Amino acid sequence: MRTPIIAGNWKLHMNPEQTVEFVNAVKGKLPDPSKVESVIAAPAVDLYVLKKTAEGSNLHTGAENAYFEVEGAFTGETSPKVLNEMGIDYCIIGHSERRGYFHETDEDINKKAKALFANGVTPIICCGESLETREANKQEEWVVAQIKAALEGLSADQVSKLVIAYEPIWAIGTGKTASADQAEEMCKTIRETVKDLYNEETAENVRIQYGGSVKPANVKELMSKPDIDGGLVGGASLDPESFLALVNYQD
Ligand code: G2H
Repeated sequence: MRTPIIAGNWKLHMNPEQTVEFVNAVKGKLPDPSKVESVIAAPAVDLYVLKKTAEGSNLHTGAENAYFEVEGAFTGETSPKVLNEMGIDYCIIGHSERRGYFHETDEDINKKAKALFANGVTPIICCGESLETREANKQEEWVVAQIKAALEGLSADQVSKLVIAYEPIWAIGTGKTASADQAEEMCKTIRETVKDLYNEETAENVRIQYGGSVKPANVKELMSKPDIDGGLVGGASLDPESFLALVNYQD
């Protein structure tokens, strides 16, 4: 059985003081991680206090990006090795905002996935199509190609452990959620792709999140779908009460 995973993606929001306040507000009210895993992925500048404040609680931590090199003359980048040394559990890679604004390619994302695994950090790999691609009814081939490229060269064991987040770009921050059926359809396709590339066991193990305007009002319906194992949540993860409502969706 896959453990559901709800991850906040703070994007470019929150400073260290706000991070401490947030974690103190949610600590102690989070579900048992064997029932639902709660994760906050924060900007790099907040990670140290995020981890320190979360220590001893049920909150798992994540970065929003990392580089594929661990050290060297790469001004402005974040090292997967240092994330591991800090005890950061997850790292989001390939978010559509990084692909779009920062020109990240499928190849970069694949290199980052490998670097994260080599350094003991679990990747949350994002994929998803634009409105234009969906309107052309090419969303499946688009997402399948993204998944194949991102997973290239990873072992079945690694893929069993990672998280894939399906985020249709047209539903991000727009208030437009993909319907639970549309989200399920693509998450199922992603699982079938993993089965084709690896095997049934790997496909059964990999956790697949839906992301794009997930909020307390729609989380239950999304989570009721058989191939949706979690949510990657932007806007609705910034407020402690809203985050708690999301991670405690089973109550
Ligand atoms: C999609 C999501 C978080 P939001 O980017 O990854 O953001 O929930 O604000 O649509």
